[in-house]
Amino acid sequence: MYHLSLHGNWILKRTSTGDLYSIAIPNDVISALYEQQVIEDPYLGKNELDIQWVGTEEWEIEKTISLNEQFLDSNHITLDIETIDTVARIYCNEREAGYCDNMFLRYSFDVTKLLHVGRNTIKIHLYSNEKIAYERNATLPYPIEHMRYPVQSMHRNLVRKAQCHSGWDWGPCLMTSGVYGEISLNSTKVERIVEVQTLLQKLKDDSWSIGLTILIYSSYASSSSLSIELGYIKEIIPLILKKGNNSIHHTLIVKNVDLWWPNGYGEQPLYTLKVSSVNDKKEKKIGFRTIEVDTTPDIYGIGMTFIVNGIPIFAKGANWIVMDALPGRYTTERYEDLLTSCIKANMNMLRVWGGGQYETETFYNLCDQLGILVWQDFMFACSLYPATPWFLNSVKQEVLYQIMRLKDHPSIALWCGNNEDIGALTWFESSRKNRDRYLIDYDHLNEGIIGKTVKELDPTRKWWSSSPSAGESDYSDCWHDDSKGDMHYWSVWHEGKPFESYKEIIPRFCSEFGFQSFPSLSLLKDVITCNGTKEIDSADFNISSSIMEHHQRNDRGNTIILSTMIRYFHLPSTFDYQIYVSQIQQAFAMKTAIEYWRSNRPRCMGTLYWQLQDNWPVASWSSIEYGGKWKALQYIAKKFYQPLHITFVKEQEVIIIKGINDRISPIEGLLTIERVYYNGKRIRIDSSNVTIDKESATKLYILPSLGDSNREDYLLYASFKSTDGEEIENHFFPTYFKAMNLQKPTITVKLDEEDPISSMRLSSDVVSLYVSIDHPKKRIQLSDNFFHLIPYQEKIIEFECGPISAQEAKELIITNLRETY
Ligand code: BMA
Repeated sequence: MYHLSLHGNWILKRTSTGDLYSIAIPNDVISALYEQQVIEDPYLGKNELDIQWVGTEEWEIEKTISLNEQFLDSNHITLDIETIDTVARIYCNEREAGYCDNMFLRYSFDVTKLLHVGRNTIKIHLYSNEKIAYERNATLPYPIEHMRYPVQSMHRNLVRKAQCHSGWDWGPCLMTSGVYGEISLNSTKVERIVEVQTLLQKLKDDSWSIGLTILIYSSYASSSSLSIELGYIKEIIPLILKKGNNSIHHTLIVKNVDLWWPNGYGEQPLYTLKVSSVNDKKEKKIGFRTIEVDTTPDIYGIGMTFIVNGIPIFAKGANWIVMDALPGRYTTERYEDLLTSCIKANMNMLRVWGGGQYETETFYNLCDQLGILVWQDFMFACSLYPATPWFLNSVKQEVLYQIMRLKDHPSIALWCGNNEDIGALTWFESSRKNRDRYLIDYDHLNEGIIGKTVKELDPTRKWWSSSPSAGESDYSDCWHDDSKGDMHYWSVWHEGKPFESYKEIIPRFCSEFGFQSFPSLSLLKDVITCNGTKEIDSADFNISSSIMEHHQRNDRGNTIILSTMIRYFHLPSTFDYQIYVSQIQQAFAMKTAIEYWRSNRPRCMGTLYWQLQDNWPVASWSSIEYGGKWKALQYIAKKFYQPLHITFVKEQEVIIIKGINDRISPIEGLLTIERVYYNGKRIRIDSSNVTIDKESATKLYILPSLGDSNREDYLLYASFKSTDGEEIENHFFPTYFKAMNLQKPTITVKLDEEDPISSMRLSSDVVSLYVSIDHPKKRIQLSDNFFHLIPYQEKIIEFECGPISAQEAKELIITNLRETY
């Protein structure tokens, strides 16, 4: 077995002009051109518009390698390509080796006869995916529509490429191409272990059976042995191979394994499974857990509860889009950064959304290690799709490959057919007029290909036909009906309803709902000034400047942000404050929804807000901006997602304080309720010992009506201190922010050490709302931010990004709501 990685430098050619550049594979063409300063950074200014030509061109990448006799002494040499974007023809020494047209497939071409001793060239011709989409569209017998976006490339639904590359309502249109995963030559002299698959089943006596399927390619018939190891267990089985592909089955029984748990419920032990033959070996990490999705009908309709190892899990998390619009900019560190941000914010589930990509191994490995459950969509979104034989066949290969690749990850919790494609059946005039035809096409693809393959290959996980969906064979409206399945609740953002309307529904599981905000001023500065290369023009620092509008892809986005601001807040006096308040109102919207829905467990058993991150600098629904910096929402999510939480629920005129406990044991402690006047006065209403039941939302206290007078003068403050010393708090505002009689605070900041500084203490003379700490340049990460300070309370804030210097501490910008008007 010889393995030759083809990573590293390749020649990149623009075929129409013959211009030559270089590209370090894995990479994409746009990133390579940017690295060589052929184009400007597409994320800055409006550069994106100037480089649309790249996607309409054809590109060639070529590498020369030297091969020796030893490598070539084999009757089976393959060229293996993990991810290629997308339509491409491959040549070895100018002879065709293969053709690719699906970014979500792994390709393996037999190139044994195309190689020779000495110098060899491997060439990949990358066609224009954009042009191919147009060509395919021209041959369609009837229109197959897709959702349109402000900057976009048309007919993306006809090419199996990450759908959001063509533009989205938060994403740029960058129709790049390239080779992203591993690309290598593999020469098998004797045998090669191609794949190891497992099927884990819990047996009655708490032992587990591991059904193994091992795929081995052998150059000739032979007999030897195969060793299988897991922890202290080692089994040697006879191995009788025929020439070509072999599929070996074996079952291991293991006892006393430690169970894998989602974040917040326990540890994530992973076991290494080792399979070795005489000439090859493969390792894989597995985790033991059972997972079910309970959709039993109940008095409210049909619920949706993930049950892991017998424990019903309240799913807390967000939607994951692609990490970057340019695949060449993915790094392991960025995956780690984003996924640990999820853990810090007490999340236990992410939905890998269908308009992006099946994620990389790095992503799923981290989810396994961190305990993040993955709701896995198949990559179809907001579109109608063809049901022609070539398309169905390509999808069939894709689904087979992706399920086999991913199904051994304990993190994967469910397979879902697509994003919003049931809704798409009624979004376009053509499909409204002839819904039957499009519904049949939908069903062929979704149930006939994807669902059928899931059921055959992975009986251990739930098949969920679409998101949102009311359940199998139910095509009803899950944007407005909260009684069944998973819901996408967009009435607040897209339909302009007030935040209060989040409390008019109790979804069984809300897999999408969101509110937009602007990214931080420091990121916007980079975008507007093209990383400081352009003079600052104050006219650009205005929400309606053309550059700000370019970095907003939802038609009415900025209008909604601003009109909501004047609905609830005083209009902030400056651009900087508008940015800050946009983040606060977004966080407030999500807090309103999530606390209410969590307080209604078990009727609601999951909330995944839209969306975790951005793939370029943009105004969007994300809680983490491009580059990884937390917006207010991510900090506030850390609190509203904590496993033990208290919240205020207003029912008619009374206010109920509920304790939310996701843990599997009850907790006792002291609940204190106060009225805190904005001018600084604190009045205790009551204190009582309470018990918050396990896995519940428990009513702890009922406050009588507040009455109508002086509501603008105070907030309600509840704190809970458990007998173990765990402390949580929450605040309730009887009026909108703009009606509050907030006083101008004096905030005292004490730095805990001289230099460097790892923590600081803050206090305020009167109530200070949404106190934020930021640095104009450095990305700082804090233990808490956008918090409220009430008098006689000192907050200790730690620099989780590591200590900062005394000089940097001087530059910190501390903001609170009162100063914005
Ligand atoms: C949804 C998603 C995305 C979209 C978002 C915001 O429903 O599935 O397609 O970006 O809403 O409009």
